[in-house]
Amino acid sequence: MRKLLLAFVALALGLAFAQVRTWDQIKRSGEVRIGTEGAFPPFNYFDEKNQLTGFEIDLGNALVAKLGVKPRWIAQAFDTLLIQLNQGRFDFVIASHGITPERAKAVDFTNPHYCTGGIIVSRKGGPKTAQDLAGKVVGVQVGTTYMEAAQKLPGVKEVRTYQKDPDALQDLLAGRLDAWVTDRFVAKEAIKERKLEGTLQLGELLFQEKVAMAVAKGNKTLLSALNQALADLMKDGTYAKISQKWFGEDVRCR
Ligand code: LYS
Repeated sequence: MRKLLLAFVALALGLAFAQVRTWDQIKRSGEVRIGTEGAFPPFNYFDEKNQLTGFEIDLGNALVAKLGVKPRWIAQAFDTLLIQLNQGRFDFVIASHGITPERAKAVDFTNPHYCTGGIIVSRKGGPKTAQDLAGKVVGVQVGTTYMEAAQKLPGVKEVRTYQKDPDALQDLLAGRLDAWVTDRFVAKEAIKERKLEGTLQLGELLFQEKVAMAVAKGNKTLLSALNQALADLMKDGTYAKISQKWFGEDVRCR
């Protein structure tokens, strides 16, 4: 019993402290663990062959190649990523997190790796502006900046939350939602990919945001290694190439 208890305490301490690693420790191990979601096309998602892919996967791979280590990708539910990051489950997270004051209290953000905004999506003839959303049912992914924005809109009848962003799209198509608030590139891609040009429409941009990678609070050495590698990729043309491939445009912040 006593042994079991000791083992448990060791395990708990291990989980609590052991794994937040400095850049030096990561470099020595030769492998960096990257947390992402895998359900946010075209940024990070599993393709038809069940391979993790997307803009952020290409960018993450290019970053760690620049840093001279190997990536180990770990996909987890979006609303658990920053908590697991601080517990040392991953070394950094690249999962389209908008920089918000609240998140910045819990983790440290790199320089932004793209700029974007939250947009209203509805069926043709449906709500297009923040005002139109009064009295409407709006779907958003839980724990996102879209949820925060939707909850602040005056007069909205109900903000319905979903574990994954594509689940909200499903409900919009099924007529259970009046509108979906998501990333503008995600919305564009979903409409194109699923050939929904005749069914859905894009409305107003509700807010803009800077999106960045995150490291555990206080992990300064890893933060500066990532910032340096990102700056290098932005300078040497790699970033532009990856961005063109996924969006047909350069999505860096200007
Ligand atoms: N950019 C949004 C946010 O910061 C969405 C993140 C990804 C959601 N799958 O909350």
